Amino acid sequence: MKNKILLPKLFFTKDVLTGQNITKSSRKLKDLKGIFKDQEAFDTMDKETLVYDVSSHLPVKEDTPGGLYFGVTYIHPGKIGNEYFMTKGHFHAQIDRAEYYWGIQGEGILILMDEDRNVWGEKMLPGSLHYIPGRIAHRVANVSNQILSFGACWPSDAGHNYKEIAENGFAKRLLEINGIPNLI
Ligand code: PAN
Ligand code: ZN
Repeated sequence: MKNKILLPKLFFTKDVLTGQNITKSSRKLKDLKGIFKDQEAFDTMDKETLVYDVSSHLPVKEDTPGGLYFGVTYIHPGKIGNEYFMTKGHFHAQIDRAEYYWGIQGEGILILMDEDRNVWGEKMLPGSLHYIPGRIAHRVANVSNQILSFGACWPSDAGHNYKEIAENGFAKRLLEINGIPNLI
Protein backbone atom coordinates (compact mmCIF):
# COMPACT_ATOMS: atom_id res chain seq x y z
CA MET A 1 0.00 0.00 0.00
CA LYS A 2 2.80 2.38 0.91
CA ASN A 3 3.43 5.10 -1.69
CA LYS A 4 0.91 3.54 -4.05
CA ILE A 5 -1.79 5.52 -5.82
CA LEU A 6 -4.79 3.26 -6.08
CA LEU A 7 -7.61 3.34 -8.58
CA PRO A 8 -10.97 4.49 -7.25
CA LYS A 9 -13.08 1.68 -5.82
CA LEU A 10 -16.42 3.35 -6.37
CA PHE A 11 -18.10 5.52 -8.95
CA PHE A 12 -21.18 7.66 -8.54
CA THR A 13 -22.14 8.86 -12.01
CA LYS A 14 -25.43 10.70 -12.48
CA ASP A 15 -27.55 8.56 -10.19
CA VAL A 16 -25.71 5.24 -10.62
CA LEU A 17 -23.49 3.77 -7.94
CA THR A 18 -20.99 1.15 -9.17
CA GLY A 19 -17.90 -0.54 -7.85
CA GLN A 20 -16.96 -2.82 -5.00
CA ASN A 21 -19.37 -3.89 -2.28
CA ILE A 22 -22.59 -2.35 -3.49
CA THR A 23 -25.66 -3.77 -1.75
CA LYS A 24 -29.04 -3.65 -3.51
CA SER A 25 -32.45 -4.00 -1.96
CA SER A 26 -35.91 -3.54 -3.35
CA ARG A 27 -39.38 -2.92 -1.98
CA LYS A 28 -42.38 -4.24 -3.84
CA LEU A 29 -46.01 -3.56 -2.99
CA LYS A 30 -46.10 -6.84 -1.03
CA ASP A 31 -43.46 -5.33 1.30
CA LEU A 32 -45.51 -2.18 1.88
CA LYS A 33 -48.75 -3.56 3.29
CA GLY A 34 -50.55 -1.15 5.58
CA ILE A 35 -48.52 1.89 4.47
CA PHE A 36 -51.08 3.34 2.05
CA LYS A 37 -54.50 4.65 3.02
CA ASP A 38 -56.65 3.19 0.24
CA GLN A 39 -56.79 -0.52 1.07
CA GLU A 40 -59.29 -1.23 -1.73
CA ALA A 41 -57.01 0.31 -4.37
CA PHE A 42 -54.05 -1.55 -2.84
CA ASP A 43 -55.88 -4.88 -3.09
CA THR A 44 -56.49 -4.46 -6.83
CA MET A 45 -52.79 -3.93 -7.61
CA ASP A 46 -50.18 -6.55 -8.51
CA LYS A 47 -48.21 -7.10 -5.30
CA GLU A 48 -45.06 -7.79 -7.35
CA THR A 49 -45.04 -4.14 -8.53
CA LEU A 50 -41.67 -2.60 -7.73
CA VAL A 51 -42.08 0.61 -5.74
CA TYR A 52 -38.44 1.46 -4.96
CA ASP A 53 -34.96 0.10 -4.77
CA VAL A 54 -31.85 1.22 -2.98
CA SER A 55 -28.17 0.81 -3.95
CA SER A 56 -25.93 1.26 -0.95
CA HIS A 57 -22.31 1.29 0.02
CA LEU A 58 -22.07 0.06 3.61
CA PRO A 59 -18.32 -0.05 4.24
CA VAL A 60 -18.46 -0.91 7.95
CA LYS A 61 -20.58 -3.24 10.08
CA GLU A 62 -23.99 -1.90 11.11
CA ASP A 63 -23.83 -0.05 14.44
CA THR A 64 -20.16 0.92 14.06
CA PRO A 65 -19.75 4.34 15.68
CA GLY A 66 -18.05 6.94 13.51
CA GLY A 67 -18.64 5.32 10.11
CA LEU A 68 -20.80 6.59 7.25
CA TYR A 69 -23.18 4.89 4.85
CA PHE A 70 -24.09 6.07 1.36
CA GLY A 71 -27.14 5.10 -0.68
CA VAL A 72 -29.18 5.98 -3.74
CA THR A 73 -32.93 5.37 -3.72
CA TYR A 74 -35.00 5.05 -6.93
CA ILE A 75 -38.75 5.45 -6.43
CA HIS A 76 -40.90 4.45 -9.38
CA PRO A 77 -43.80 6.68 -10.43
CA GLY A 78 -47.22 5.49 -9.35
CA LYS A 79 -50.10 5.89 -6.93
CA ILE A 80 -52.33 3.78 -4.72
CA GLY A 81 -55.66 5.57 -5.15
CA ASN A 82 -54.56 9.21 -4.85
CA GLU A 83 -51.51 8.55 -2.67
CA TYR A 84 -48.09 8.65 -4.32
CA PHE A 85 -45.58 5.80 -4.26
CA MET A 86 -43.29 6.45 -1.30
CA THR A 87 -40.70 4.91 0.98
CA LYS A 88 -41.70 3.18 4.22
CA GLY A 89 -40.14 5.97 6.27
CA HIS A 90 -38.45 5.71 9.64
CA PHE A 91 -36.93 7.36 12.66
CA HIS A 92 -33.37 6.26 13.21
CA ALA A 93 -33.00 3.55 15.87
CA GLN A 94 -30.42 5.81 17.53
CA ILE A 95 -32.93 8.61 17.30
CA ASP A 96 -30.49 11.53 17.50
CA ARG A 97 -28.62 10.52 14.31
CA ALA A 98 -28.96 12.97 11.38
CA GLU A 99 -28.80 12.38 7.63
CA TYR A 100 -28.36 14.18 4.31
CA TYR A 101 -30.67 13.54 1.36
CA TRP A 102 -30.26 15.20 -2.04
CA GLY A 103 -32.44 15.14 -5.13
CA ILE A 104 -30.89 13.81 -8.34
CA GLN A 105 -33.65 13.12 -10.89
CA GLY A 106 -37.41 13.53 -10.89
CA GLU A 107 -39.51 15.42 -8.40
CA GLY A 108 -40.63 14.40 -4.97
CA ILE A 109 -41.60 15.56 -1.53
CA LEU A 110 -39.52 14.77 1.52
CA ILE A 111 -42.03 14.26 4.33
CA LEU A 112 -40.69 14.97 7.81
CA MET A 113 -42.22 14.39 11.25
CA ASP A 114 -40.94 15.28 14.71
CA GLU A 115 -41.58 13.28 17.89
CA ASP A 116 -44.65 15.41 18.67
CA ARG A 117 -46.04 14.23 15.30
CA ASN A 118 -45.82 17.65 13.62
CA VAL A 119 -45.45 16.96 9.89
CA TRP A 120 -44.08 19.14 7.10
CA GLY A 121 -42.68 18.64 3.61
CA GLU A 122 -39.78 19.84 1.50
CA LYS A 123 -39.78 19.78 -2.30
CA MET A 124 -37.11 17.48 -3.66
CA LEU A 125 -35.72 18.47 -7.07
CA PRO A 126 -32.55 17.71 -9.02
CA GLY A 127 -29.84 19.45 -7.00
CA SER A 128 -31.86 20.08 -3.83
CA LEU A 129 -30.01 19.26 -0.61
CA HIS A 130 -31.85 18.29 2.57
CA TYR A 131 -30.37 18.10 6.05
CA ILE A 132 -32.53 15.85 8.21
CA PRO A 133 -31.74 16.51 11.87
CA GLY A 134 -31.84 13.74 14.46
CA ARG A 135 -35.24 12.92 16.03
CA ILE A 136 -37.05 13.54 12.72
CA ALA A 137 -38.80 10.70 10.87
CA HIS A 138 -38.31 10.86 7.10
CA ARG A 139 -40.01 9.44 4.04
CA VAL A 140 -40.01 10.44 0.35
CA ALA A 141 -42.89 10.36 -2.14
CA ASN A 142 -42.44 10.51 -5.92
CA VAL A 143 -44.85 13.13 -7.31
CA SER A 144 -43.51 13.03 -10.88
CA ASN A 145 -44.23 10.61 -13.72
CA GLN A 146 -40.61 9.46 -13.96
CA ILE A 147 -38.28 7.68 -11.55
CA LEU A 148 -37.30 9.88 -8.63
CA SER A 149 -33.72 9.23 -7.55
CA PHE A 150 -32.06 10.73 -4.50
CA GLY A 151 -28.83 10.25 -2.61
CA ALA A 152 -28.47 9.72 1.12
CA CYS A 153 -25.59 9.74 3.60
CA TRP A 154 -26.10 8.66 7.20
CA PRO A 155 -24.09 7.44 10.20
CA SER A 156 -23.39 3.69 10.35
CA ASP A 157 -24.72 3.51 13.90
CA ALA A 158 -28.05 5.22 13.06
CA GLY A 159 -30.08 2.06 12.39
CA HIS A 160 -33.73 2.15 11.30
CA ASN A 161 -36.79 2.13 13.52
CA TYR A 162 -39.51 1.05 11.07
CA LYS A 163 -41.80 -0.22 13.83
CA GLU A 164 -42.93 3.20 15.03
CA ILE A 165 -44.05 4.24 11.52
CA ALA A 166 -45.53 0.81 10.71
CA GLU A 167 -47.70 1.07 13.84
CA ASN A 168 -48.61 4.76 13.91
CA GLY A 169 -47.78 6.06 10.43
CA PHE A 170 -47.06 9.72 9.77
CA ALA A 171 -49.65 12.19 11.10
CA LYS A 172 -50.24 13.45 7.53
CA ARG A 173 -50.44 11.83 4.09
CA LEU A 174 -49.36 13.24 0.75
CA LEU A 175 -52.37 12.94 -1.54
CA GLU A 176 -52.99 14.17 -5.07
CA ILE A 177 -55.97 16.52 -5.06
CA ASN A 178 -56.98 18.24 -8.32
CA GLY A 179 -53.63 17.17 -9.78
CA ILE A 180 -51.61 18.79 -6.99
CA PRO A 181 -49.79 17.14 -4.04
CA ASN A 182 -51.32 18.09 -0.67
CA LEU A 183 -50.20 17.14 2.85
CA ILE A 184 -53.42 16.24 4.64
C1 PAN B 1 -32.34 5.94 3.30
C2 PAN B 1 -33.58 5.02 3.22
C3 PAN B 1 -34.06 4.70 1.80
C4 PAN B 1 -35.32 3.80 1.78
O1 PAN B 1 -31.22 5.28 2.81
O2 PAN B 1 -33.31 3.85 3.94
O3 PAN B 1 -34.37 5.89 1.13
O4 PAN B 1 -36.31 4.28 2.65
P1 PAN B 1 -36.84 3.39 3.87
O5 PAN B 1 -35.60 2.92 4.63
O6 PAN B 1 -37.69 4.30 4.68
O7 PAN B 1 -37.56 2.22 3.29
C5 PAN B 1 -32.20 6.36 4.75
O8 PAN B 1 -32.96 7.19 5.20
N1 PAN B 1 -31.30 5.76 5.52
O9 PAN B 1 -31.18 6.07 6.84
ZN1 ZN C 1 -32.71 7.52 7.42
